[in-house]
Amino acid sequence: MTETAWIRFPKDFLWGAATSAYQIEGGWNEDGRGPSIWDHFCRQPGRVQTGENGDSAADHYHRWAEDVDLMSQIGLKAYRFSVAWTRILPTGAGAVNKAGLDFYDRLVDALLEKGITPYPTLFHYDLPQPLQDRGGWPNRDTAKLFGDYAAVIGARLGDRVDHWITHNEPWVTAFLGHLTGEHAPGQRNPFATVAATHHVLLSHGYALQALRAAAKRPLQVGAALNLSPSYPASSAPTDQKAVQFTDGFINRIILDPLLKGRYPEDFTSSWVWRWLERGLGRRSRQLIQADDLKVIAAPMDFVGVNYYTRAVVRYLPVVQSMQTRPKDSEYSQMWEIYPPGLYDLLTRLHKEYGHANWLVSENGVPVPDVVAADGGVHDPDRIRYLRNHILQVQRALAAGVPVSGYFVWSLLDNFEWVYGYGRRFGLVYVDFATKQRTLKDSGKWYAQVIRDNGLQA
Ligand code: IFM
Repeated sequence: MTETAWIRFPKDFLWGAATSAYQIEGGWNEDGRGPSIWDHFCRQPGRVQTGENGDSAADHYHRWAEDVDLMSQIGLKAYRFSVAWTRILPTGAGAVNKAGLDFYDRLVDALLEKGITPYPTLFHYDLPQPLQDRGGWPNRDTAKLFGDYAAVIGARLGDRVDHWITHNEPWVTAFLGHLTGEHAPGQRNPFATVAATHHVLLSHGYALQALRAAAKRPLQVGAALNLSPSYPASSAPTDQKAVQFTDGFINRIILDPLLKGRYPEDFTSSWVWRWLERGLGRRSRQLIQADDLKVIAAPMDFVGVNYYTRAVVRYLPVVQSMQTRPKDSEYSQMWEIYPPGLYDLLTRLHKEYGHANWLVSENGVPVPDVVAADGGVHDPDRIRYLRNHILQVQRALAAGVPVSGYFVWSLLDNFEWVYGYGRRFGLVYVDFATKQRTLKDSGKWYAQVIRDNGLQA
């Protein structure tokens, strides 16, 4: 009889789950919270496919204690959540809202009491609307104000919270918010995109300094980046060119400044960049000012990798690269499912950037879950997705990549931005009418993985 081999993870491997404020909290106008760009965006007809918004979301703002109990039931070692800037500083700057700080204070204490390590993220897309009214991320002042916000939250929680994430997916903030317009603030402006990219990265550097200074003790600070390995659609040399372009456009544009202290040449030599620099120069405000890249590239303690899918691309003149949809592959409600991409990505990152601590800060899949007649939520497709990706993390570890943890996106079903509530990513099912929670089969399965610190191959 052959025995199935056990795949075990390193002793202190960090098994976690992640969420974000706007996607789960609700309580959008309670206890002094100010409006964010997502509150505004969702109210513009046609922006969110279903016309929904995060006003009440999963009602985590009121049910956080129940949610911490669920995390404890799953056995999570770490929980990644985001802090709503608008709860802390309702207009983005100036007056601090004590009730907002108290909310995260209580949450952190409850997590610590259950032995769950908090991983707060300072920014997950929900910019205070008053800052948007002053130009948003394309305005350099926003970067400075983000540093001030980090100092406020760092001073309040920095005595107990050891691990911090400055930004979630800076590329998404800059590109989906300012180039494709799919996300708030819904702009379609290449110049705003380039300026937003630089200022979001700069704000990461300011926040890193501010957190460390405010806590007055060593902290572990990183950022969570959406990264996607690219593959050619064919063996044509031009498709290889498309791969290079896509990799620069999605990955290196963020990775290089953070980890190498410079923007990739293929980006800075583009017409948009040069035109923007000239335009800004005329107004005597350089986009990249002295020392900016030093601030951006200050060493991080870990680098978060959010992985969902890969990009398979074909060369097209002018646009350089066009994403294709490989036949005979498997697809979720949103993307191609390609677990080996996570291994390829982690090994490539380690080889090229050599950081000593990589963390899979998000990985997960939307499934059209329903509550079955027996009261359970049976989601074998999610279990298969998570299992196959966790196995790729193990492969990367075996190949020598220092990966310290894995966070499932997401703990709870939540508001999936432009798709509204129509994409369920949670380990926990949320009935959005009653806000009732049900632990899915995947949540029970993940609990077992955590207990075993591994799984059977
Ligand atoms: O829901 C999002 C999350 O806000 C950021 N990363 C990707 C997830 C799935 O689309």
